[in-house]
Amino acid sequence: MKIAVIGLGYVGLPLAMLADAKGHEIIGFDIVGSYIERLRAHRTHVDGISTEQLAASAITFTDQPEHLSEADIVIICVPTPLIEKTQLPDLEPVKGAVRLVAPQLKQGALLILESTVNPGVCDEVVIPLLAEHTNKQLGRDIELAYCPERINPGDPTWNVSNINRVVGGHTEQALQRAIDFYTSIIDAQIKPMGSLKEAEAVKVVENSFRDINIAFVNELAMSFHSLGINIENVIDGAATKPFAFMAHRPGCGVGGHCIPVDPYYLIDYASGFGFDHELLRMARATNEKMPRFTVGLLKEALKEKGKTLSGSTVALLGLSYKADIGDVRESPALQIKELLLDFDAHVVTYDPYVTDDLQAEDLDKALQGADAVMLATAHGAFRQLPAALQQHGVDVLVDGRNMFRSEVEALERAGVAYRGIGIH
Ligand code: SAJ
Repeated sequence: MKIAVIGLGYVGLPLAMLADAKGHEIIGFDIVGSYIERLRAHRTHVDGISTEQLAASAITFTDQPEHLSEADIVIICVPTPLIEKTQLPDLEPVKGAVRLVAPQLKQGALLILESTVNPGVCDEVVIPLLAEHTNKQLGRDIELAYCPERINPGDPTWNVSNINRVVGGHTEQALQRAIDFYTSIIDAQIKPMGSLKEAEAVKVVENSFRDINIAFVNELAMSFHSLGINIENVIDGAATKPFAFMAHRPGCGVGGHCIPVDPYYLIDYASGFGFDHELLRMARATNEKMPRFTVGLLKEALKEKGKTLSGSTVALLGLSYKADIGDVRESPALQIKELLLDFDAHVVTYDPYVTDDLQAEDLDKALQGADAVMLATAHGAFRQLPAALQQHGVDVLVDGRNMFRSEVEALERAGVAYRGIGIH
């Protein structure tokens, strides 16, 4: 079939590439013309997609909305961020995409939304916009389905071709057509849901589940820090239970554009109906406390060496929110940096995955003259940090991802004041 994918980021581009590889005729659309030019030159910022792969694809890249009128299926994969300085969902990218696509939808076209939204967005935002921007009758001339994206950036095992999906349809026919399409490109379960709202709710629930579980171990980490119990060892112990336990790990914070964002979609939507998601709010509050807690550990460790944060030089290692990728959205490392600066520390940052000319160009340069290291991301590239600390005589390490939990004794024998999250 002729498929148009709207929004060619880390969700849309892999989807377009997969559908192309499976024999569909693909139109790749993005509103950023310069990005379309780069894609035509087989270049992209999306991790995991090579120039060779792009050159081998038959995707037609365009920023001309008229080209969408040829598509049998149009899939919207645009971001749904939070509105700056609030925790409210910003649906403008989705609304903009629907307004742009609606007049182009040909007779019989199916529109699928993949962006993460709160339950009710299809019914209360998308459908009214369609009615406003096309004379075609939804359910008769055009159809609507919702299939939440489930990308896990940097995951070597799970990707768009093998992750199970759930689908909701405005009508039975929309549901079936969407299931047929995803079944044609994905080798995994495609589960029909009872409505658009149910499918929207699945995504927000699965990510809120993760946020709550991370908050649980983060709270335990703060408590066990005072109790002198090693939370990582306790989680390892609990994880020997073959059922009814799912290990999550404490850390200096929860970043990314999914986990810290999606719960607010549900909190905000439900509050409109008079329901207060206290548990979701508490989980968010706990996870948002972790950067400050982690900086507190650095103050404690520096004090052991007779130093204070103000006036100390801190090498902040890792800016991205997750190991071995370069995405800094909602990254706790950025909050930690701000806190360190507020305490008048001199901060030198280094992240091999983040191109930022304000930072040190390599690990050695970052450690030179540092009084302490604050590790905020467990990049594999930091594996040799203990040796580098010795080399540069840095004797304070706060390990925000418990990356060196099995080397604490060796580090302390070498005279390093070490703090992890709930392990020391
Ligand atoms: N984190 C912890 N402790 C944990 C797990 C994660 O502190 O036990 C932190 C990470 O350091 C990171 C943040 O939480 O800062 C988010 O981590 P993540 O592994 O959930 O990474 P994401 O944001 O890439 O989450 C994606 C999500 N995928 C989609 O939303 C489509 C999420 O649903 C997946 O559960 C997650 O991948 C995954 O399973 O890895």
